[in-house]
Amino acid sequence: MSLRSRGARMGVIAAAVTALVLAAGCGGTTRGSEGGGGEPDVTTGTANPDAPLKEGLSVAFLPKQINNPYFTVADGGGKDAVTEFKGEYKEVGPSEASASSQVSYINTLTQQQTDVIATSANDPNAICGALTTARQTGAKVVTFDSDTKPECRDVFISQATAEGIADVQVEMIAEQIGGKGKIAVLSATPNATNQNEWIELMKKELEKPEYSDIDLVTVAYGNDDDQKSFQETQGLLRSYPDLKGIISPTTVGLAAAARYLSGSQYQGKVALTGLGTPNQMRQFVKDGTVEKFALWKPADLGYLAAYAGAALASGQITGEQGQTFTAGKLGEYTVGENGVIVLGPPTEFDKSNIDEFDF
Ligand code: RAM
Repeated sequence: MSLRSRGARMGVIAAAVTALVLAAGCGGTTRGSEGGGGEPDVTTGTANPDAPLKEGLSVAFLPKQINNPYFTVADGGGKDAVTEFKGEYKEVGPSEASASSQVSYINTLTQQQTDVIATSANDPNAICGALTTARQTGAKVVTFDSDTKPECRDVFISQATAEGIADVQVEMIAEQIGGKGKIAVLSATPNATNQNEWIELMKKELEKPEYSDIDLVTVAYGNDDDQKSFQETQGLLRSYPDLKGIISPTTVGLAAAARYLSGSQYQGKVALTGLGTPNQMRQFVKDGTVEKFALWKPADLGYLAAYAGAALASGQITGEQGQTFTAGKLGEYTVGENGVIVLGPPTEFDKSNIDEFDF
């Protein structure tokens, strides 16, 4: 169990959860704000980088959806970290990545007095009220993979810079279609913070003169659902028979689109790239459906999220820019602007290196 005083938290939690129900749908407080709304301040004083990591912290991972291999690996990295710092790990979450499907899980975690909630947000706003209540009652909130609005969490663990992720995908598709032709994006859910940020940045990147012959014709949404992503791919090719390439910045979408293409007349003719896990994509790289795609190490992302949560809960950091902490085997990290901590650059996978990876 946590070292935090449980008794003191109980009353606050009951009041705060009630307040949440009354204020359902409202935004959260701003960390370090004047507290104009009369809500308790969720800032936790000054950081002490030398504070020891607490043992016994309860750490819960709440992914966008639980049946997605990407999150199984990411959360598994979180579990490894929690085991290292002798905490209690658990994973909870919805089976569908819809906007508000995470709210009830957060409320339960709050009632259970969870010390650290690490979550990948399906929507930047929908879980803000619930997360703010969790923080007001003493939990530390780490977003990873897909952020909420910054004021709704303590820190965000970004897999790489959003620009880096967008640019590598544009570069890969441009290379694969010879710099010319119609392309489409097959995304996850329409509300996902990470997907939408990357798509906007890809559009911006495509405005560069070197990409002037590439035309992004549409964005389709497979909702991080395998079947829907498969059908959306089929739909894209029906609507745009002269499509030259597809970018799918989601592991679910990329694998489903590859499966569709590999069994169709478009295999090897329509380029496909994006973000995928090597284990899901291996066969499609080997059969020539996909030349190259990218990703970071999801296990490291979860591992870093867990250590950031422990550093927050132990008072080593409060989430302010410039603070540093050590994330076990990954070494030292610094909190950047807006409480963002960047894991590192993404890796590109193709025939030459895919067998070196097993995740
Ligand atoms: C899917 C999810 C996740 C994203 C990866 C690349 O698993 O949409 O949020 O980061 O793909």
